[in-house]
Amino acid sequence: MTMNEMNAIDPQPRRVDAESLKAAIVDKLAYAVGKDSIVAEPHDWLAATILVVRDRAIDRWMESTRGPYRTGAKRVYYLSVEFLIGRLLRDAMSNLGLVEPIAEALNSLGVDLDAIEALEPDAALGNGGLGRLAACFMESMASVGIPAYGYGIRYVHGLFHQEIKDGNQIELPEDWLSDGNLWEFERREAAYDIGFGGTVESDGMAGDTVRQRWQPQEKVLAIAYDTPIVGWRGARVNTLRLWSARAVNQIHLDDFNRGDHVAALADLTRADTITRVLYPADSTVAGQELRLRQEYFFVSASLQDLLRRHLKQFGTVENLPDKVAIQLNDTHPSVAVAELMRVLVDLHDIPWEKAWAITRGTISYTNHTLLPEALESWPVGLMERLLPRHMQIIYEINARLLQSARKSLDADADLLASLSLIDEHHGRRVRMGQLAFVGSHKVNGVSALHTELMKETVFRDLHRLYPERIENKTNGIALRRWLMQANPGLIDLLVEAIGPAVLDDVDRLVEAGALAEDAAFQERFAAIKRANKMQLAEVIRSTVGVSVDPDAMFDVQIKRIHEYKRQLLNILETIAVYNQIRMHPERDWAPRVKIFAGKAAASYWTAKQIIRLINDVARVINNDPAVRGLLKVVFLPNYNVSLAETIVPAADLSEQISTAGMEASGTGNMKLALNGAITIGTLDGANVEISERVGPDNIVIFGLTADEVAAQRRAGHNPRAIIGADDRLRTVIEAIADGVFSPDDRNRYRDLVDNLMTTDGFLVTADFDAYCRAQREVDAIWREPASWQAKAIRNTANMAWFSADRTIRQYARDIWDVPVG
Ligand code: NBX
Ligand code: IMP
Repeated sequence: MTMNEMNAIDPQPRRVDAESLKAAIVDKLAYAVGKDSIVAEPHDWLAATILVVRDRAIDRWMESTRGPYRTGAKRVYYLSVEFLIGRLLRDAMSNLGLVEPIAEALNSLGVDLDAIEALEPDAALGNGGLGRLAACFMESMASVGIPAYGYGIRYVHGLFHQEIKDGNQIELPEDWLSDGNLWEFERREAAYDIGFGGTVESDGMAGDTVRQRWQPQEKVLAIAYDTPIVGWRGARVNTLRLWSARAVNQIHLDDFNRGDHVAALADLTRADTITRVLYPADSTVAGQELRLRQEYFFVSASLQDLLRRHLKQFGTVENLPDKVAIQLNDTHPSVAVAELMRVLVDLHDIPWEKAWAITRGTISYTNHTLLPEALESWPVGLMERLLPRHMQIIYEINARLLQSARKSLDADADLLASLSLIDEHHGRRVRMGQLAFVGSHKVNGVSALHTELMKETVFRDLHRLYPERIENKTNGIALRRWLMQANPGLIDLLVEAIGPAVLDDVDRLVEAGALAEDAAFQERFAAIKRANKMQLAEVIRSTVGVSVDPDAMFDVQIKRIHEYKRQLLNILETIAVYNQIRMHPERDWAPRVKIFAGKAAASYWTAKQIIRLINDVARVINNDPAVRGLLKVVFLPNYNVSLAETIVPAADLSEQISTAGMEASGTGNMKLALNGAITIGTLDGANVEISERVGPDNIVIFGLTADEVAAQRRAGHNPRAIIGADDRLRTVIEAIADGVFSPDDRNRYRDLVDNLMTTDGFLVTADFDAYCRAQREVDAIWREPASWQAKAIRNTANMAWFSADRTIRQYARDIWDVPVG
């Protein structure tokens, strides 16, 4: 008898009223945490509360997991090396409708919910946008009722903890698991062998293909850890399954007894290394073998796991595309194409053509960047050594790809070289984006502009060969986290103004647009923003010791520090304003606080210099009495999801100023606009669509377009000429070069300045003037509070389209072919 035929024996679902929750918390405190309420510390209360909420999630979790076994529904598997989940307690409570009763229960126990919530570690298993998108998608897939699994890596150390010392970024290890993780369940039954290295031997025929048998030289175990992901109203609870590596042999006792402790533990160390750290690179590929090991490790474990589940239920791999959709979140999991082919051909005896149809029918791929340095490729030699069978398969895929290109495009050698999965120009490398592309039935970009650029640039030739394959799926964000949880004051106001139906149907947000000019509504909207700014001001005071005026404009740029995101443009303009304030103290300056936060990859020297410059400029401006507090600059350390949740609701102005064509989408732009910040931005990524949705009067767009950027680059960008012709810009750059902001080391920014004057690869100087003018436009709007508030309200009212639920519905319909609720 299979479990399908058995009736599950279910526990009694847990009660959710405040009185029962109080009893449950006291119970957990004693029996699971082992603490007496008299001596319980805040972290003990947090543990008890998490366990109580977790129980209530589990009631829905088992039911949700069983569903597809009963109905035969298709499952979606989202493969990502990053899940930037942040804290989970508020998310789970909010989606289960438990915030109020839990707060009440804790209150009656003399415990403050907000205080203990802040103790939960922020799970930072990601670098930035791509990782946070994966987390938002997990929440949305549960909310719209898709049976979905997230598969990733359980890094012991997530993205580093950033400290700022003397203006410099210092990276400290992040340690989210040090006090245990109450959300996860270790699954001993889901443990798989993962092979590396070794040899390949032929092993008979499978149809017209020689079947090969890979004999790995090395094996490690992948162990699953499951975290429940609760959808809105708890209707569905999905699983985030993260893999941890463990040595097959934890210890070699003979070595140990001989006294060679290092050799005795060598396997343990090697396995442990695979899942120990997240690579802190967001746009350059860490070229290390370890990264490839991580990728193959989690891909192989995930495929084994999903195939086990599939075979248990259906007994055949032939219907895989009907029952399974695998989404590759960027190229990091793209070895899945070769791995699935290997499993089908070598282990299931499926002929090549059929295996290829199954693979392509099942897999699809999302591209998140066009930056050449971020396009992943692996040296052929490394692939051959680590994954010899996969390399053979990639050659075979490539041979067939080039064959069909010769036929249908009549391709010449240049075209073939450009299409090839093997890059012959940089010492023979496997292009993982190309591999993902050819192994997928759909390939998507993450904003309309980015998708068009994909067709014209990196995938131009593949797009010609397969013109139906590329589609756009503009990113979205989990509105529940980024509005309802992050900004409770605003959601309460919106519910009061337009009714509670908005909680279940976010499209109703547009109704708030009708109130944009309503003075009373404006006043309340502004009051909520001010309260959020007061909270942020307190965070600023307590973390960096700068006091800021909540009535000044909070001008916010929060994101990874990267040259293409152009924090440098922002700080140059800040210096220009500083100069102006000193030169014209009599003018009516609109007070501003420039708020920066973000991490730079540890190896990215220029980005770290930019952090240092921001901090140097902050010190000078904040301490100059001539500024009279009209301008403040703040760099908040250790940007993460939790800090974003504090900054986003408090922002007045959202800086989205990347060099056009370089930001694939952006999602911070969506979070800020949703919370009523006005965007100052270039026509890049999703800014284009935000502008279309909120209307051109409610956003400040400036600068070169993507086409103009390309044209300027072709024509030869000449920063020196631009600087020479602009006194203001020249003065700013000279001040930096002369050490005005680094009197202790006047040469500190010489390279940065040289680079700006000679190359300026991100066209900072080209957009400087337009940016300054746009900022003065912003000042003018700010001086008319009613006008500002109306625009802010229209931003909130028109952002619902950027809900990740909308994005997920589009993936479900156009890529995965799964129904949604
Ligand atoms: O993905 C980001 C893009 O830069 C954003 O524009 C976009 O909104 C977001 C979600 O689609 N990309 C990103 O975060 N990339 C990485 O983090 C990354 C990490 C490792 C790597 C390459 C890129 N090797
Ligand atoms: P997996 O899908 O095999 O990883 O099992 C995870 C969960 O799915 C189990 O704890 C059950 O809740 C559910 N499940 C597994 N097998 C069956 C089945 O045959 N029928 C119904 N539910 C199942």
